[in-house]
Amino acid sequence: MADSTSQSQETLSNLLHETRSFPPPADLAENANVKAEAYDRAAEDRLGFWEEQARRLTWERPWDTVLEWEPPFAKWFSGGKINASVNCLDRHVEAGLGERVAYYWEGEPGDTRTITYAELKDMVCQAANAMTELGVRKGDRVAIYMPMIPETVVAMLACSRIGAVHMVVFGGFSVDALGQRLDDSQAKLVVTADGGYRRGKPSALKPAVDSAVAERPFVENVLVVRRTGQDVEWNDRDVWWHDAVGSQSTEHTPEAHDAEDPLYIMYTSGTTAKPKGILHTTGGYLTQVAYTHWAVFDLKPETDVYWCAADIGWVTGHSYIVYGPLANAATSVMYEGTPDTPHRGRFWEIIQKYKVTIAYMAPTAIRTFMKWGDDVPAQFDLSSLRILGSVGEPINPEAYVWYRKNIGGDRTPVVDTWWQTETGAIMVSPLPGVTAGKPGAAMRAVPGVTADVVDEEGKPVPDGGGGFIVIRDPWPAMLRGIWGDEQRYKDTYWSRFEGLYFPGDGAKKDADGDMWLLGRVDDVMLVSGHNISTTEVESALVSHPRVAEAAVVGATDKVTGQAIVGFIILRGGEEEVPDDLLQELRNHVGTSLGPIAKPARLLAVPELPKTRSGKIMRRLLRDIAENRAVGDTSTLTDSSIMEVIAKQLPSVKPGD
Ligand code: 6R9
Repeated sequence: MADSTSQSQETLSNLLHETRSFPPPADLAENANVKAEAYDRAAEDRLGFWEEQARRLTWERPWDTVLEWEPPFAKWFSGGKINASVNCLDRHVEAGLGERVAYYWEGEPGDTRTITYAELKDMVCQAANAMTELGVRKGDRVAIYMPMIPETVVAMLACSRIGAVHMVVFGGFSVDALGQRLDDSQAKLVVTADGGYRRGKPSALKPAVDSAVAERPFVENVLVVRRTGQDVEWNDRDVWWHDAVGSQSTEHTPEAHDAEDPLYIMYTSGTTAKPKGILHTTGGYLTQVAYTHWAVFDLKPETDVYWCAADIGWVTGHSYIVYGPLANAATSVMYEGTPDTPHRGRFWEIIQKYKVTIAYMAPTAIRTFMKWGDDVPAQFDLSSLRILGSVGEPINPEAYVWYRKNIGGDRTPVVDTWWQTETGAIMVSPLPGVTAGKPGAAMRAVPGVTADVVDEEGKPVPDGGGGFIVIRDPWPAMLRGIWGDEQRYKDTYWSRFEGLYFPGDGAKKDADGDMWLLGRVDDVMLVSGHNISTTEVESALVSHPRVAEAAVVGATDKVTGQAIVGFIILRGGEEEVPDDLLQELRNHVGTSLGPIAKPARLLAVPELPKTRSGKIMRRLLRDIAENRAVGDTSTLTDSSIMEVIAKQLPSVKPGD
């Protein structure tokens, strides 16, 4: 991980200058759930602050100790007993909110389901009873390989209810990726569906499970939801969801679990080969996801309709489709399919239909919508929206401003939320009623979290400097380790800087001390002795009207160490960059960031290789830029992309 950082003593250059800023609307500021005083209060008594947030939940038994910290191992709320599914369901029903809608679910073909808190609780109790009957016990791992349907949430909550550890694998992953995760977690049950709808047609899931499970006798049962009605091959260990779950009682007495009992494992691939099983536990995780969902989105559960457009197979779906919103008794929208089915206005149609007030999505989606044109969202009534969120990557200023203007009617704050699978919950983000947001900046650590930007030696950089983001103190939703690999946990996150958590991202502080996240340090380029972030060069490229999307990598170069190679999607979809445009784009980057950041080569491509969360896999693009065989593509949303891009190679244009 530290390879590219140790190449140079230089810290990350601070190239981009962005001066726009958007103060919160007055009424939002006045009625905000969280006001400026929260920062001071949390700073004065961080542990007391988190205790106060933990009290927003219902505990079967209060904790004895807020935090036990034996670096790098944390225990939050030790002695406390809590059940996550009770906090997400039972307590709301008991409080008289049973009729409140938990999810407005929208299937891709247009079928819909409205599920109240009372109904969801019944479904979860049935599933908990079914899993118990299938022999699943507390501590057992359950794999969930599903489309975006309500049963996915039900399966997760049923696990949390009985204390089984869920491990959701993104439905787009290959058999190999699924198999590797089954091996590592030794899941005894797999929950899947015949298929789900994507791009207007049924997309099978069960065949991948069949192949993965065939060689893995430790998987005792496969529980199959019927979603598409596709033909499925049936094996001895397969059980239909509607038989096994549908026949159960809707009563289930939950057990109170220890605050530190495992809740789930979520695999994250990072840049190396073997995915890391990130382990999250119960009490601290739930405390921070519930608090941040309420604070960062200023959630008013009685009136808001909240929509997180992420996939449940991504940590964002876990924390901000399932646990955060449900713990807060929010009403959410959940959408099964793709944004362009059956037309490119599908997202805006959903917002109009359900009068969504808070929407949360990834910059990659926002850039795609920009590419499709302003006239698409303009056809829909988006006036219900009051807050917009972004997650997954740095949001470039162009995309931020487009989002605010074309989706938010120039009225809604945009919260750029920085966090990771490992952090479990939002760590750095504006607060919509407090912060004057700057396009492209995640701004400040949320109350109760202590983030900083440090140099190579771990010393804080002054305002205006660049370096690495670190977290100084343990936080409630932090990962508790890597499943089965304690040493790797220490090495990956706690060895770079003494006593500090190292997320692996570059960052800078601006003149006001606000934070700008610059992507993975493994992606940072070293050009003629300067560390340059891919994010800034990409932002500069997409600020040119001809460029819809850009991915930049450093390719080995005899003269400069690394040369900047840009892969760009042109707005007109052209497959070559004409010479005059190439020059123009290089100059455009030179003007925005300085001559050092001018790309040496630019290559027009029809698509970019992305993960489920829309992150560009620069490692694969580096392979292409350095004429190597392309590495592991098993976690791409679409693995054929690399062939398409490789075919474009002849159009590589050398720079001057
Ligand atoms: C939630 C999630 C984590 C990595 C993280 C960083 C990047 C996420 C970001 C952001 C800049 C933001 N990232 N949000 N970079 N600004 N607002 O994305 O988790 O899939 O584990 O990825 O994503 O590089 O380290 P995960």
